[in-house]
Amino acid sequence: MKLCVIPGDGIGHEVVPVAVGVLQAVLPGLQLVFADAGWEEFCRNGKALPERTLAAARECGAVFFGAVSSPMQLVEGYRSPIVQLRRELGCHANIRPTLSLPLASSRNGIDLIIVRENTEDLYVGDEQSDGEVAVAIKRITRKASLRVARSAFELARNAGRQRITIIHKANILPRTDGLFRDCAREVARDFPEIAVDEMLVDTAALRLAQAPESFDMLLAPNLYGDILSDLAAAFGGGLGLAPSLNLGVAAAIAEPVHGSAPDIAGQGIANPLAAILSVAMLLRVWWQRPELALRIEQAVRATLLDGIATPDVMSPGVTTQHLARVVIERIR
Ligand code: GGG
Repeated sequence: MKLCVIPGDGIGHEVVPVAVGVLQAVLPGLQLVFADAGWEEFCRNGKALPERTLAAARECGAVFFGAVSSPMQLVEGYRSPIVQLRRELGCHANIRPTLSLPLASSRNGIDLIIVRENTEDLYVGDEQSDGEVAVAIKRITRKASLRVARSAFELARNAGRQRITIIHKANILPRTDGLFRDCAREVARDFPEIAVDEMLVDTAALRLAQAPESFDMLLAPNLYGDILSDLAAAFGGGLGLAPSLNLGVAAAIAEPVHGSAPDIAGQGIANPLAAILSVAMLLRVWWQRPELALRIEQAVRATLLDGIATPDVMSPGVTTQHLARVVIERIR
C-alpha cells in the first residue's frame, strides 16, 4: 500500500503529518511518498501542481491532500492545484459526511452524507471578462452527472442508507440543473431499495439550517455541494472536524474540507480531526478496510468524550500534536 502525501499550504503542514501518524498506527506497513503542491509551491517554483507531484499521485492511487490557499484575485499562470488534481486523477465524486460528535456538535442525531459532483459546473472556473462583462460557464454533462449519481447510489447501497435527496435549481436552470436532476433520477431506477426525493438548493439550505437531522444523503452539483457541505459542517463541530474523500475509479484523494487557515497557521493549534477522519474514509472506502477505519473513528469519539479538543472546539484547548497523541493512545 502506497500513499502520496501532499501537505499543501498553511495548516496543511501541521494536520497532515499528525494524521499520517494516526494512519500508521493502524497500518504500520504503509509506504509514504511526500510531494509538493499549493500556493507556496507556486511562489517557489512557478507551478502549483508540479508534474512530479501529479506523477507520484498517479502512481500511488491513494492521495492525502492537506489544504491550499488560492489567491482571491487573478494570478497569471496559477490554477488551484486541488481542483486540477481532482480532475487529473478522475476523482468524480466528493463524499462529505457530517456526523454529530461528542463535545463538538451543537445538535444530536445528525448523520448525513453530501455527495458532490467534482469535475464540472461553475466550480471549474471557466471565466472570461473584457473588464465590462464577466462570464462564467456552467457546463453540466450527462456523462459526469450519471457517473456521480451512480457512485452516490452505490455508496448508499453499501452503507445501508435509506434515502437520497437530489439537489438542483431546475426551476431557474432547467437545461443544466435539469439535466443533472434527470440523470440522477435515471440512475435511481437501478436502486429501488433507496428512496429518492429532490429539493431546490435554496430550500435545502434552509432545511439544513433548521433540521439537518432530517437528511440522509444529498446528491448535488459541484458548487451547491461545496456550499451546502460547509453549512452542514457547522453542525458537526465546524470545519475542523469535517472530512472528505474525492473518489474516482483509479484514484482517491482524502482531504479535510477546511482550507489553509492562514490566521492560525504556525501556532500548532489547528484541529487535526478533519484530516484524521479523512484518512479513515480512505481506509473504509478506497482500501476497503472498514475495521481499521472504525478503530480511528472510535478513538476520535473517545478522545472527544474525554473532553480533549483543540481551541476551535473548547477553551482552553490542547495543541494539534497533543490531540493526535491522545487519538493514537486510544487506538493502541
Ligand atoms: N482541503 C481543502 C481546501 O484546501 N480547501 C480550500 C480550497 O479548496 N480552496 C480553493 C482553492 O484554493 O483552490
